[in-house]
Amino acid sequence: MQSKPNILLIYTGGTIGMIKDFETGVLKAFNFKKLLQKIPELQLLDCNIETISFKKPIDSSNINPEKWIEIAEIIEERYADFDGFVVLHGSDTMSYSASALSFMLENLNKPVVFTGSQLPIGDLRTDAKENLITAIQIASLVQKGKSVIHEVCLYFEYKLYRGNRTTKINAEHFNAFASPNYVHLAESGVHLNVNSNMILQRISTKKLLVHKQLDNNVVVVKMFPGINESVLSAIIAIPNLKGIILETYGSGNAPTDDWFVSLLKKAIKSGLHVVNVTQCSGGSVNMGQYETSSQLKKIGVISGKDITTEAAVTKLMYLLGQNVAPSVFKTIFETALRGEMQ
Ligand code: ASN
Repeated sequence: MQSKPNILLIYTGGTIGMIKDFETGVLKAFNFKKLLQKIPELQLLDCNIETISFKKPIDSSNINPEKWIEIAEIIEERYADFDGFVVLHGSDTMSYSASALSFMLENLNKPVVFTGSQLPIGDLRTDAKENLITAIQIASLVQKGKSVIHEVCLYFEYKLYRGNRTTKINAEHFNAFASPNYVHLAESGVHLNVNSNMILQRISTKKLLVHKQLDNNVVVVKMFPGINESVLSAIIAIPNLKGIILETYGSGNAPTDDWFVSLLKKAIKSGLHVVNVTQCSGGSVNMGQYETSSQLKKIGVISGKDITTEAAVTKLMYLLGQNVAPSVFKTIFETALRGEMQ
């Protein structure tokens, strides 16, 4: 008889484990042990669950690269002992964290499923139980002795997504996430249906590599009509700045004003990496399709193609941390490393 899968539940914080401060009415993170007592159903699952918690659980607005490293190290240290990992995380920045972890964990051969909830687990109408229970079931899926999913995913409101393809779209609805440019990997209904041809295929039997160098000397600039030269030049002049994610219009378009193009051209010449992502929620950058993007292509702007801003920022931090040579940086950024772009 096959033994039950071992799942490690990593609690970082988020609404799922919060309670209302009775004096102020504000939601605050609370003790993980109490959280588990709220879900006796966990005992019924067909897997062994062990838990580990951040010393001080956080609202995910307080997540940062150091805490991503903490999550990565928990997985690294216990990688051999567990068949799957479920990360309980606040929904606000969950897409950033899932994206970051996807780059940090190279040669991943086991599932890492991020989940959380919109209402605390103690709330009568909570969405936390379904999200948590199904996320654990997904992390436990095994076929012929091997895990079915081996990538960093995000499970929320009946759908499993590739983590680095997601974005938080709603602060009110239980259906809080979307993956606009990549179909979901699985759907939970009466049955748990896995979209087998959309999941990352097992890439290698190589050892897990955990990358812990992330360089956050980056900035996101969202284009808007009226952005002016002094604003953009001040941003470009930020000391130590190494990369800009430029959120452009439509399929990667931006003004053709001389000051704009020459500022970017000078910045790129001096070694700054400029990545073009669209501020549309779906679709792809295609520099050269319009006159308003062909200049960007000419001066060496990197195409983010159909990447999300969340994945673009974390990919930039990851590649900068890897000290990728300037001559190949653009080519590597434009290559799908973890299924994050087409
Ligand atoms: N503020 C919370 C967080 O991201 C929101 C949530 O989890 N639904 O930690």
